Amino acid sequence: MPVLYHSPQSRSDTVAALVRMLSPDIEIREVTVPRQDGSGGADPANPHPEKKVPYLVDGDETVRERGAIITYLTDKYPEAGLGPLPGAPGRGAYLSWLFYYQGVMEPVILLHWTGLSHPAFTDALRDFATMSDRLAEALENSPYLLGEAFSAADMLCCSPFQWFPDMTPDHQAIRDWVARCNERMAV
Ligand SMILES: N[C@@H](CCC(=O)N[C@@H](CS)C(=O)NCC(=O)O)C(=O)O
Repeated sequence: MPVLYHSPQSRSDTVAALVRMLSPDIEIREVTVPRQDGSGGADPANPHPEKKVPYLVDGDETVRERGAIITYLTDKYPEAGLGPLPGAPGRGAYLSWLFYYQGVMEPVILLHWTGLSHPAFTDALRDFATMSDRLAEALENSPYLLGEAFSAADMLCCSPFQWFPDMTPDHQAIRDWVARCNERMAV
């Protein structure tokens, strides 16, 4: 049985929410992580090489990084219909959004939040406005990133705006999408 190592009120919340939608067969095991207020701490029971969450252990397989864990789980539990399988329509867009989140969205959001800027970052990642435009154009005429179907890519990509609503880009289509995702995830 797969085990998800999770700490509530952290980045692993999105994956824990996904697990609850996918299958009761996946165990969610809570661990502690160091918190910014000084509470918590690295948990010896967490097998993640850096004691981070989320972390998935499935027999001999271990998976880190939310995008990878999400892909692994939606491939393994396709009945929930939360991510197109290889060969299915939308698979390319699904992978693109998950990897865009990990590789571009989260770094861009962190840079925007901290106010840090450097031409090397902008060359590699573009900026918050460009990221917002990519989301807005995908959502202008569709309720979700893959079109009519809600997927785990929506769950990952909207997660920073669930945590920090003030960071939501000022596009009505994006605000409406976050509200729709909140409903689907009962946030
Ligand atoms: N890039 C990782 C980030 C994971 C991460 O940084 N998780 C935080 C929780 S919000 C953590 O475990 N922090 C504990 C630590 O840094 O020791 C992912 O997307 O899965």
